[in-house]
Amino acid sequence: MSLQAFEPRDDDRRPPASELLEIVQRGLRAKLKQLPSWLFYDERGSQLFEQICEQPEYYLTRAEIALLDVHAAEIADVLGPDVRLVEYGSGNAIKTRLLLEHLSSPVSYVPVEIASASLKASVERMAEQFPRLPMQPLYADFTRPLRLPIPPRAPRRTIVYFPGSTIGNFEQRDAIQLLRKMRDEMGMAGGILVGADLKKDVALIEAAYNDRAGVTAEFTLNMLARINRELGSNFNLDAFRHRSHYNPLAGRIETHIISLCEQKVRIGRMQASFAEGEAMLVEYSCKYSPTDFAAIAAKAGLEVAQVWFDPEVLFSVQYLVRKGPAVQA
Ligand code: AVJ
Repeated sequence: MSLQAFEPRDDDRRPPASELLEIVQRGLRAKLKQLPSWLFYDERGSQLFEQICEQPEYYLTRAEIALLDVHAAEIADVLGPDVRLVEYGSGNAIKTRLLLEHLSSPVSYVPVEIASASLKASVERMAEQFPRLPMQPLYADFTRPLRLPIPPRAPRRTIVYFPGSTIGNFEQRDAIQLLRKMRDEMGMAGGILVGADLKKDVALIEAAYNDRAGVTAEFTLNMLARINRELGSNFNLDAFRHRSHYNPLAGRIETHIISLCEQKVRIGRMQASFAEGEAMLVEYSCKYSPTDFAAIAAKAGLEVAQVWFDPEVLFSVQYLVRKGPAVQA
């Protein structure tokens, strides 16, 4: 079997507890308090995210799967034979399977993931479904430069696959930087396949981040529970609440954790003071029109070769390639 020995390479690890402490303290010392959204995804947070995907209001996952149901064969056609598929993150078994099923003689599958348990689980699952496909899991933080493993044979092109609208978590400037990094990693003949949620009716977007069952609120507050667990801090989860609003000027959902009263919280040796009503930023989920996305792609030296939509036109999958040389005027 082509499963390479599962030896996590420790190129770029997520921070150990001491760095976690520093990151949290820095975020809470700032005038506008802020914590990074990747802090959501401990084991409990990843479970809760999967539950979010099943909520009736959260259309993103269903729309992207519907898109692939309709268009995966055509996407695979556009990518061509002998592709090396590098996936940023690895928690997308259904989507990746829909794509891989249609690819013609793929060279290898390279999931890039920092949560070693998820990486291992997804490789095992994929190896079962695609027993002849070489798997080259890379244990790394995909926001950092990657050293891709040497492929088992020469690929015709390297495709960086970034589904799920995870790019929406990055501010425009950071999204452009990340696309630039993908462009470096895909090489000259490569391409990027990225899922991007579309701008649409604001009520529909806001409902997706404020499900009636309260799963998203629990997901958001789990960040505080995680900090309590891992750093021994004393956030009282009943004294904070989740708030997600669409900011139409910025074109994004902004999720905050709101302090319900004046209170102090201990994080290591530090004490953070919260005013009543004070908001701490924990996530952006940026929404793009096709024109918006073409503009950030261009700023990263890329052009949109093709875009696909789901039947309800809620979500897009964008195929980006290197921008041709500027034509002289
Ligand atoms: C996994 C980043 C795509 O922003 O829609 C879902 C995360 N946050 N509900 C998103 C999330 C709240 C999700 N992404």
